[in-house]
Amino acid sequence: MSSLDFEALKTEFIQKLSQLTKEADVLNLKADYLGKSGIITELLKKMKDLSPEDRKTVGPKANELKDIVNLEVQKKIDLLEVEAINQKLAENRIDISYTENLKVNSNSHGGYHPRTLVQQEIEDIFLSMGFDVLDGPHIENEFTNFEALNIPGDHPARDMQDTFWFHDEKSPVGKKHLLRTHTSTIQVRGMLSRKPPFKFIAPGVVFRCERTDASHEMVFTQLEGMMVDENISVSHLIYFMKTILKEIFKRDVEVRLRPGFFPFVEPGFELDIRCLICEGKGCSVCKHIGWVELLPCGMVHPNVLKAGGIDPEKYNGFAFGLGLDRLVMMKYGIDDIRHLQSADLRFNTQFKTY
Ligand code: FA5
Repeated sequence: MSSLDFEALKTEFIQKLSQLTKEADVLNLKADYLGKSGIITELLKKMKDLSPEDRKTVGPKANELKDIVNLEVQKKIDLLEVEAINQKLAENRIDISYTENLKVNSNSHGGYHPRTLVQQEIEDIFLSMGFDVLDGPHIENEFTNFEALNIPGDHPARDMQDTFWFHDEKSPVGKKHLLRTHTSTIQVRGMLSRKPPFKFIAPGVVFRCERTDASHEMVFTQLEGMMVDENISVSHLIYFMKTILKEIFKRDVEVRLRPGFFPFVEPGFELDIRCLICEGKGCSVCKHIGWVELLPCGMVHPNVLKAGGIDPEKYNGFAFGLGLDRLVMMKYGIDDIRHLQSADLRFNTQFKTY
């Protein structure tokens, strides 16, 4: 058993392997070398008959060859798989320039999701009043989601929104990452990216680790609004809230304003709408109280303005966080929020088509 035997064995194996084109043949070749009575297995069996000196040199070489066979076999199988996929892709290629492939059933139309319809309507209303429409990331840090909004680490208000945290290392600025629990994060990003006076809205998806029911989802949409200027008052806030509801419902709807606590506004309000699913009689959407929490709002807290780089002595403002999905439910009489995420075409196609 000289070292030459191993080199020759290796060359022979590589040469045989290179000729194979089927995975089954590759596995058979592997068995010829490493199977129960394969060439390398037999060599290893004979090790016990060698002198201790020969064992020292032959053992590592035999094991090295075993590793090479295993590695080369795996590489060959991977290669054959890639080649098979490429061949399939080449065979199934669709020529999209060929018009036959583009023919669709002219009776079947797509439809806008009802949330898209309402969101577009609200964006148009606010754009016509000079608001910008902003967007922000779904993955946030705790500064933007909480601290800048006057919710420090030990504040009990953090428990108001069950948060999906990432198990990551702290970010370079020492903050943990999370899925944003509300669109109020865009208040912070909006303030930091512009100088007052300004006004903007920001629709978007938010995430909360909550049990779902007819009016609660874990992934739902809100629409944030913020206006900062000199001498903004609660009457500005009420004007804009009324405008949204009037334009969306095109009729009078019953609402009530009551005090509400949010650390980022002072004073804060809850604006509820009389449940339009049951006309206030009580149902699973309004939890049998006849009212649905829809549009919390308030005057921006001075600490929030400061965190956004704005002088609270000079400027003030209002902010609101509309529950967009709930508004959609009220507008279209949808009795369970979970229909909105269902992707069920029987539901989606009931709304405006293209
Ligand atoms: C907030 O998220 C605040 N950021 C809103 C805010 C902004 C207040 C600016 C003041 C100033 P709240 O957690 O109440 O607040 O959520 C706002 C709205 O989102 C609720 O009124 C409700 O309409 C909707 N909402 C809340 N949780 C859910 C849920 N799990 N599923 C569907 N809609 C929800």
